[in-house]
Amino acid sequence: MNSFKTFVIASALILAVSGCKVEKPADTDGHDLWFHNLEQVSDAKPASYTTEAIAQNEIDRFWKGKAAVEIKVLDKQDDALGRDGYRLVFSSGKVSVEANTAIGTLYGVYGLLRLQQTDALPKGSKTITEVPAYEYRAFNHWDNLNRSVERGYAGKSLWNWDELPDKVSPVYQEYARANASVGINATAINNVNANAQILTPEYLQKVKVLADIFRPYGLKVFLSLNFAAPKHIGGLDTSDPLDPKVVQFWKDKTAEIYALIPDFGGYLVKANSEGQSGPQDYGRTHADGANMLADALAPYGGVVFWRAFVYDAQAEDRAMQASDEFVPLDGQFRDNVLVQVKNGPIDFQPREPISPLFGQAPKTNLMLEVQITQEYLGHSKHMVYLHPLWKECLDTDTYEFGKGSTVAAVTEGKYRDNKLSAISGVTNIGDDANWCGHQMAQINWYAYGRMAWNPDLSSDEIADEWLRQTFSSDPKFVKPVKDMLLRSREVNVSYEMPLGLHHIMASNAHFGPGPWETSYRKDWSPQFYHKAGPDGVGFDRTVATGSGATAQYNEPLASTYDNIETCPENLLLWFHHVPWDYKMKDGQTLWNELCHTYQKGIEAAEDYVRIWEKAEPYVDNQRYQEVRTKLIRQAKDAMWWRDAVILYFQTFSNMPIPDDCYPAQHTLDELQQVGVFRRPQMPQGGARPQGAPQMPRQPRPEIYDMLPDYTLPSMPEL
Ligand code: GCV
Repeated sequence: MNSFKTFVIASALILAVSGCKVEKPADTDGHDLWFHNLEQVSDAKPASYTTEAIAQNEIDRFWKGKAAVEIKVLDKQDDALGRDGYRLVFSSGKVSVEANTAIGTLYGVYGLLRLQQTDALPKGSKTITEVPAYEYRAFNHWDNLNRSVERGYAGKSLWNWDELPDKVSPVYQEYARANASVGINATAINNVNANAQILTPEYLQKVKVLADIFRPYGLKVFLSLNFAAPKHIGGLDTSDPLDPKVVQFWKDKTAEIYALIPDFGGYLVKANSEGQSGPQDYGRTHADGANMLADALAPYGGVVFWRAFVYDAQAEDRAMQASDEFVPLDGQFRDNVLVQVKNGPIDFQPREPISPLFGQAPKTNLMLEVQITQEYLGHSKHMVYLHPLWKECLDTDTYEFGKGSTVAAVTEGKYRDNKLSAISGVTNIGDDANWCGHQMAQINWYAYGRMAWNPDLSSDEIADEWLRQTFSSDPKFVKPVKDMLLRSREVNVSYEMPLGLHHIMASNAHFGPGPWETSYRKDWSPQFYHKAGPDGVGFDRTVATGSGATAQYNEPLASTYDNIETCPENLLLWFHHVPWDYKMKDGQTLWNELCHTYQKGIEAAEDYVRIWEKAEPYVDNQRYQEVRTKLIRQAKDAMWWRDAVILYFQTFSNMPIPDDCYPAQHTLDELQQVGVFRRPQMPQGGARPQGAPQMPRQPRPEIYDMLPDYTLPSMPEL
């Protein structure tokens, strides 16, 4: 009998003997997100499709308290609340939801319902004031017009372009409501690798329909634009940002958009990055390009999110390029431009140091970009709660304006006169019934919104809120499952890329290990990043002997990272090339430390299965089974990562896997044959060789059936 069956029978027996019965919740596909436990007390319909009516209707349907709720847009503006903030005033027999604007009251209503759902309503009189930290709390969809989603693992794009503008899916409104409930107020609906078609009159009519649906929920639409649109759809022979014809094209296009969508948010731009066109094609700078668009948007109050994700194949160290290109432009961007910077200097790896640019551009409106979709963290196959990763970045001190100038403080605009501020997250949403592919990945959507509203919230607080609203408030469920979520990012780092290793995943799909892989672009090759050889492993970014990237940080970060003795061990191989027999702080060799860290990651992933099995009585069967199946696969993938990386590195270290670690279940040779989509081996160099095939960016769905099978040593019967 397997352990699962044993457990179910044992639980039933225990419950029968103790006489206490936990009622099994009804099955759900998870589509109702964190509204799951919101009990409907009336089926009232909103009087109209306005923010005011929606706010009242949410209270009519879901408020269970005895106190009457009054929703009030203040006659006299309260500067402390700004545009989106709200106040909940609890007094005897009454709760007043107050704000300067209708959208502020809607946020207040969702805040009130959240307190109800998490058993956190104050007992006596009390005033709670909530003001968001960032003005723009944005989503970035990497959704293509053919409904594929770049790095999306939850089905197709939500936006059904073929059916729009005539047919409107109810999902659009559900999406807007979910976003408003956590404070997300901006959404760039198309991929940053943008198709200029989105700007044609035909598509703008479709976009208008979405914008009309989102508006009452306070959600502004942004469009990612293709910088070469003047050539692609404007009939011009150039897209040079200083050419008057191009300037006029963007002015006209912007006017056309605002005529349809008066509250349009603005443009998101990926320029001169990964083959996208940009101002540098014409010898102009990022500032020239961004400012030209900013000028077109300024009369309407629109803004530009201009991405700093740039790198080119020839550079010695990709991690340095955003700073190399953007620091010289500091002070040159218009007031309505925000430069959007990924949390780390490479690309959403399980752990990176912060991007040094956060500490180097004091006169630029910088905004943080995080990734909610788990491109490098196991896709929607693995349970990883990402808030600890984002929070680590937000809380890191850049020291730019002295101690305490954390990434949060810098991006919130605490040191700027211009208070424009924003944050963005690349979504993990698709048309899967449960929106995110993995039931537990919904927490990352929720957490992103809560963090964008309040970066001071802890990972623990957010996980607690989400679990109670989405599953159960029973402490016997919340405590163990929350602990598991809180550990999950560190566990993912341990079994994928510990001690500062990065970019050693299988190329293209970015799922599974590929430390042996090379690409025709050196900066897409895992070997370029780990540099494993007989002398050791890791990327030397020190000033004396390496790329000098450590010098891009302010002191004391620069010298802390530069010195192998003081560099945090969780970033050791990011900054240093380290001999295999190097003595770590706990006295082990680097090799043994690596083996033991992978081992801990595997054991923790195996533990998830046991913890989840204990949570079974509190979870409906459908979600329980879905999550359990994925957790088993995750533990097997952890072993796959370990085998692949350690066996490959062993060819250089020639050191044994310690006896207290699991033995490998597959040989290196077998693992190198694994069918995760692999690029053909090509000569190293800067550009795609002539005739080399253009590889599809999406993993083929069947790759998941081709993974190596594993037995979990602590649960051999699974
Ligand atoms: C949208 C990484 C991803 C790309 C993505 C790019 C970006 O390179 O692999 O799919 O493209 O980041 O952020 O622009």
